[in-house]
Amino acid sequence: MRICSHYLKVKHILVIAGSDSSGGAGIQADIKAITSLGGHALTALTAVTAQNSLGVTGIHGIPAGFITKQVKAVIEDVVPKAVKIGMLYSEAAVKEVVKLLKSHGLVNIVLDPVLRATTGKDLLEPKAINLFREELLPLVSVVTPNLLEAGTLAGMKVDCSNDMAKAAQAIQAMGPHVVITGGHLKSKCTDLLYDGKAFHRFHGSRIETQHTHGSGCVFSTALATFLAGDNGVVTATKKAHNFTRSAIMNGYACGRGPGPVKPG
Ligand code: PXL
Repeated sequence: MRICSHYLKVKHILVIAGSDSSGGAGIQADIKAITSLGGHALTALTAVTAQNSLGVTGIHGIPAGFITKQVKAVIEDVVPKAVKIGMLYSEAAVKEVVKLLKSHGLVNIVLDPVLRATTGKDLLEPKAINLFREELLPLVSVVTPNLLEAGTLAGMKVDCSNDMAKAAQAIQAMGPHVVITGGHLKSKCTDLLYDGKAFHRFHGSRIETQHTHGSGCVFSTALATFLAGDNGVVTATKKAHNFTRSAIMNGYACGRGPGPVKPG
C-alpha cells in the first residue's frame, strides 16, 4: 500500500470542546487554529451553544456517554499527538473525560478551564468545579486559566502580577504546569508560565481592540499544537503567545458586539 508522506507529517490534535454558533470561540476557533498551524483537528463535541456577539442565549449539553463515544471512535483509529480540552459544561462530562484520560495513555493534554463566557453565562456547572480541581487538573499537562479562572481555581482574587504568581503556584500544586493568561491585566498583557520550578513571563503591550472573542481558545489550542510539534513547554508557550497576539491583531467585527480573533 502506498502511504502518502504528507499524512505521516500531519499532527493530529484531539479537541474536546463546545460549539460557538457565532464562530469565534469554542471548537470553531480550535479547528481554525489547528488547521492554520498545519495540523488536523479530531473533534469531540461537549455542548452546543446558541450565541452571537452580544451573548449566549442557550446551551445544550451533549450526553456524557456520547462525548466518550466520539473520543473512542477517533482515537481507536488515529493516535493524537496532543489533546485540547475546552468547555465541558456538565459535571457528568468532567467525570467522563477524567475516565478517558485515566485509561487511554493520551499525551500533551492542555486544559482551558472554561468557566464562564465574557458576557456572563456559566459554561461549566458551578457544582463541577471541585471535581475539576481534584480529579481533572492532576491528569493534564498544562492548564491555561485567565485571571478570573485562575482566581476560581486557586480560591483567591487575581488581578496583578503578584497574585498571578501566587495563584500559579497554588494551581501547579494540584498537578499540571500552569499558564495564566494576562489579557485582562490593567497594565501589560503578560502571560505567566509556572512549571513547578521557575516562572517564565511572556510580555506583550496591550493591543487596543474589542475583537478578542476566542483568544483563550486559540491560545490553549496553539499551545497543544506546538507541544505536538515536539516543543518543550516553555518554547510552546512562547510560540502560542505570539500566535495569539497575531490572531488578536487580526481580529475583526462580526455583529454588533465584540468580534472574533483571526488565527492564522
Ligand atoms: O472562550 C470560551 C468559550 C469556549 N467555548 C465555547 C464558548 C466560549 C465563549 O463564549 O462559547 C463554546
